[in-house]
Amino acid sequence: MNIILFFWLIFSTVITLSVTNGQETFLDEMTNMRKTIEDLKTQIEEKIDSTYNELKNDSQVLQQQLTSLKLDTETNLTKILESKEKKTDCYTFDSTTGYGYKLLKDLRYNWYHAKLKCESEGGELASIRTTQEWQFVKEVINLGGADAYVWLGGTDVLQERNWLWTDGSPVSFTDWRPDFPRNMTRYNCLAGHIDFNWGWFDSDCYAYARNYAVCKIQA
Ligand SMILES: [Ca+2]
Repeated sequence: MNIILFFWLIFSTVITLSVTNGQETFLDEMTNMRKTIEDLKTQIEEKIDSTYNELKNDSQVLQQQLTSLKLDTETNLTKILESKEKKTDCYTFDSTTGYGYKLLKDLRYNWYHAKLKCESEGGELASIRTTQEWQFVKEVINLGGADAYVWLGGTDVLQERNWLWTDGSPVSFTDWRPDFPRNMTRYNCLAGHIDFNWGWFDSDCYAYARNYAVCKIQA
Protein backbone atom coordinates (compact mmCIF):
# COMPACT_ATOMS: atom_id res chain seq x y z
CA MET A 1 0.00 0.00 0.00
CA ASN A 2 2.79 2.37 0.93
CA ILE A 3 4.63 1.51 -2.22
CA ILE A 4 1.53 2.27 -4.38
CA LEU A 5 1.05 5.55 -2.56
CA PHE A 6 4.70 6.39 -3.06
CA PHE A 7 4.54 5.80 -6.84
CA TRP A 8 1.32 7.76 -7.06
CA LEU A 9 2.95 10.69 -5.34
CA ILE A 10 5.96 10.49 -7.67
CA PHE A 11 3.69 10.30 -10.74
CA SER A 12 1.45 13.21 -9.71
CA THR A 13 4.49 15.35 -8.89
CA VAL A 14 6.02 14.74 -12.34
CA ILE A 15 2.71 15.59 -14.05
CA THR A 16 2.32 18.78 -11.98
CA LEU A 17 5.92 19.90 -12.70
CA SER A 18 5.47 19.18 -16.41
CA VAL A 19 2.21 21.20 -16.64
CA THR A 20 3.72 24.07 -14.62
CA ASN A 21 6.81 24.08 -16.85
CA GLY A 22 4.60 24.22 -20.00
CA GLN A 23 2.61 27.14 -18.59
CA GLU A 24 5.79 29.06 -17.76
CA THR A 25 7.18 28.55 -21.31
CA PHE A 26 3.92 29.78 -22.81
CA LEU A 27 3.85 32.79 -20.49
CA ASP A 28 7.48 33.57 -21.38
CA GLU A 29 6.68 33.46 -25.09
CA MET A 30 3.65 35.68 -24.56
CA THR A 31 5.77 38.14 -22.59
CA ASN A 32 8.45 38.18 -25.32
CA MET A 33 5.82 38.64 -28.00
CA ARG A 34 4.24 41.51 -26.08
CA LYS A 35 7.63 43.12 -25.68
CA THR A 36 8.32 42.74 -29.42
CA ILE A 37 4.96 44.32 -30.21
CA GLU A 38 5.66 47.17 -27.77
CA ASP A 39 9.08 47.70 -29.36
CA LEU A 40 7.60 47.75 -32.87
CA LYS A 41 4.90 50.16 -31.70
CA THR A 42 7.53 52.45 -30.23
CA GLN A 43 9.61 52.30 -33.42
CA ILE A 44 6.56 53.06 -35.61
CA GLU A 45 5.57 55.98 -33.37
CA GLU A 46 9.10 57.36 -33.47
CA LYS A 47 9.20 56.99 -37.28
CA ILE A 48 5.84 58.75 -37.62
CA ASP A 49 7.04 61.56 -35.35
CA SER A 50 10.32 62.03 -37.24
CA THR A 51 8.59 61.90 -40.66
CA TYR A 52 5.98 64.40 -39.45
CA ASN A 53 8.71 66.72 -38.21
CA GLU A 54 10.65 66.43 -41.48
CA LEU A 55 7.53 67.19 -43.51
CA LYS A 56 6.72 70.09 -41.21
CA ASN A 57 10.23 71.50 -41.69
CA ASP A 58 10.02 71.02 -45.47
CA SER A 59 6.65 72.72 -45.47
CA GLN A 60 8.05 75.69 -43.53
CA VAL A 61 11.01 75.98 -45.93
CA LEU A 62 8.66 75.84 -48.94
CA GLN A 63 6.42 78.45 -47.34
CA GLN A 64 9.41 80.73 -46.82
CA GLN A 65 10.55 80.20 -50.43
CA LEU A 66 7.03 80.93 -51.69
CA THR A 67 6.84 84.13 -49.65
CA SER A 68 10.27 85.17 -50.93
CA LEU A 69 9.24 84.38 -54.53
CA LYS A 70 6.04 86.41 -54.15
CA LEU A 71 8.03 89.36 -52.85
CA ASP A 72 10.54 89.07 -55.71
CA THR A 73 7.72 88.90 -58.27
CA GLU A 74 5.98 91.94 -56.79
CA THR A 75 9.27 93.84 -56.69
CA ASN A 76 10.07 92.94 -60.30
CA LEU A 77 6.56 93.86 -61.47
CA THR A 78 6.82 97.19 -59.71
CA LYS A 79 10.22 97.80 -61.31
CA ILE A 80 8.87 96.92 -64.76
CA LEU A 81 5.85 99.20 -64.33
CA GLU A 82 8.00 102.03 -62.98
CA SER A 83 10.56 101.60 -65.75
CA LYS A 84 7.84 101.52 -68.39
CA GLU A 85 6.40 104.75 -67.00
CA LYS A 86 9.84 106.33 -67.06
CA LYS A 87 10.63 105.09 -70.53
CA THR A 88 7.53 106.58 -72.13
CA ASP A 89 8.59 110.00 -70.83
CA CYS A 90 10.68 110.97 -73.86
CA TYR A 91 8.17 109.77 -76.47
CA THR A 92 6.10 112.14 -78.60
CA PHE A 93 2.59 110.73 -78.87
CA ASP A 94 0.24 111.02 -81.81
CA SER A 95 -3.13 111.55 -80.12
CA THR A 96 -5.02 110.28 -83.17
CA THR A 97 -3.37 106.82 -83.16
CA GLY A 98 -2.11 106.50 -79.58
CA TYR A 99 1.41 105.64 -80.73
CA GLY A 100 4.46 107.46 -79.42
CA TYR A 101 7.87 107.88 -81.11
CA LYS A 102 11.32 108.69 -79.86
CA LEU A 103 14.59 109.37 -81.65
CA LEU A 104 17.43 107.25 -80.28
CA LYS A 105 20.49 109.42 -80.34
CA ASP A 106 23.13 106.88 -79.33
CA LEU A 107 25.02 106.53 -82.60
CA ARG A 108 26.76 103.31 -81.54
CA TYR A 109 23.64 101.30 -82.38
CA ASN A 110 23.54 99.05 -85.41
CA TRP A 111 20.07 97.90 -86.55
CA TYR A 112 20.00 94.92 -84.15
CA HIS A 113 21.12 97.00 -81.16
CA ALA A 114 18.51 99.65 -81.97
CA LYS A 115 15.82 96.95 -82.22
CA LEU A 116 16.79 95.51 -78.82
CA LYS A 117 16.92 98.97 -77.23
CA CYS A 118 13.39 99.83 -78.41
CA GLU A 119 12.07 96.43 -77.28
CA SER A 120 13.68 96.83 -73.84
CA GLU A 121 11.51 99.93 -73.41
CA GLY A 122 8.36 97.98 -74.22
CA GLY A 123 8.15 99.18 -77.82
CA GLU A 124 9.58 98.32 -81.24
CA LEU A 125 12.00 99.71 -83.76
CA ALA A 126 9.48 101.88 -85.59
CA SER A 127 7.17 100.37 -88.15
CA ILE A 128 5.58 102.87 -90.54
CA ARG A 129 2.10 101.87 -91.70
CA THR A 130 0.67 104.97 -93.38
CA THR A 131 1.61 108.27 -95.03
CA GLN A 132 0.21 110.12 -92.01
CA GLU A 133 2.31 108.08 -89.61
CA TRP A 134 5.44 108.65 -91.70
CA GLN A 135 4.79 112.42 -91.69
CA PHE A 136 4.47 112.38 -87.90
CA VAL A 137 7.66 110.32 -87.51
CA LYS A 138 9.62 112.60 -89.86
CA GLU A 139 8.69 115.57 -87.64
CA VAL A 140 9.99 113.65 -84.61
CA ILE A 141 13.20 112.87 -86.52
CA ASN A 142 13.72 116.51 -87.56
CA LEU A 143 12.86 117.94 -84.14
CA GLY A 144 15.22 115.41 -82.55
CA GLY A 145 18.11 116.76 -84.60
CA ALA A 146 18.97 113.69 -86.70
CA ASP A 147 21.43 114.75 -89.39
CA ALA A 148 22.25 111.67 -91.50
CA TYR A 149 20.52 108.27 -91.27
CA VAL A 150 17.75 106.79 -89.10
CA TRP A 151 16.98 103.13 -88.53
CA LEU A 152 13.40 101.98 -89.04
CA GLY A 153 12.03 98.53 -88.17
CA GLY A 154 11.92 96.95 -91.67
CA THR A 155 14.14 94.06 -92.77
CA ASP A 156 14.39 91.50 -95.58
CA VAL A 157 17.03 89.47 -93.77
CA LEU A 158 14.82 86.37 -93.61
CA GLN A 159 14.03 86.38 -97.32
CA GLU A 160 15.51 88.73 -99.90
CA ARG A 161 12.97 91.30 -101.21
CA ASN A 162 10.36 90.19 -98.67
CA TRP A 163 10.35 93.20 -96.38
CA LEU A 164 8.79 92.72 -92.93
CA TRP A 165 8.42 94.82 -89.81
CA THR A 166 9.90 93.35 -86.63
CA ASP A 167 6.54 91.88 -85.56
CA GLY A 168 6.53 89.82 -88.78
CA SER A 169 3.87 91.87 -90.59
CA PRO A 170 4.60 92.89 -94.21
CA VAL A 171 5.89 96.33 -95.18
CA SER A 172 3.03 97.64 -97.32
CA PHE A 173 3.40 101.43 -97.15
CA THR A 174 6.86 102.41 -98.49
CA ASP A 175 8.85 105.56 -99.19
CA TRP A 176 11.91 104.25 -101.04
CA ARG A 177 14.30 106.92 -102.30
CA PRO A 178 14.98 106.75 -106.08
CA ASP A 179 16.70 103.55 -107.31
CA PHE A 180 16.14 101.73 -104.03
CA PRO A 181 15.91 99.10 -102.63
CA ARG A 182 19.06 97.61 -104.14
CA ASN A 183 17.79 94.08 -103.47
CA MET A 184 21.13 92.67 -102.42
CA THR A 185 21.66 90.19 -99.64
CA ARG A 186 24.21 92.40 -97.88
CA TYR A 187 21.70 95.26 -97.54
CA ASN A 188 18.84 93.94 -95.43
CA CYS A 189 17.83 96.65 -92.97
CA LEU A 190 15.64 99.68 -93.46
CA ALA A 191 16.95 103.21 -92.93
CA GLY A 192 15.96 106.74 -93.96
CA HIS A 193 18.40 109.27 -95.48
CA ILE A 194 18.20 113.01 -94.71
CA ASP A 195 19.23 113.98 -98.25
CA PHE A 196 16.04 112.49 -99.66
CA ASN A 197 13.66 113.90 -97.04
CA TRP A 198 14.29 110.69 -95.10
CA GLY A 199 13.53 108.54 -98.15
CA TRP A 200 14.18 104.87 -97.46
CA PHE A 201 17.14 102.75 -98.46
CA ASP A 202 18.28 99.19 -97.76
CA SER A 203 21.35 99.34 -95.54
CA ASP A 204 24.00 97.05 -94.13
CA CYS A 205 22.37 96.01 -90.81
CA TYR A 206 25.67 96.33 -88.95
CA ALA A 207 26.45 99.88 -90.08
CA TYR A 208 26.26 102.35 -87.24
CA ALA A 209 28.24 105.47 -88.09
CA ARG A 210 25.84 108.44 -87.69
CA ASN A 211 22.81 106.14 -87.50
CA TYR A 212 19.99 107.39 -85.32
CA ALA A 213 16.94 105.18 -84.75
CA VAL A 214 13.22 105.64 -84.13
CA CYS A 215 11.47 103.68 -81.37
CA LYS A 216 7.69 103.32 -81.41
CA ILE A 217 5.54 102.53 -78.38
CA GLN A 218 1.84 102.13 -77.70
CA ALA A 219 0.36 104.54 -75.14
CA1 LIG B 1 18.23 92.74 -98.96
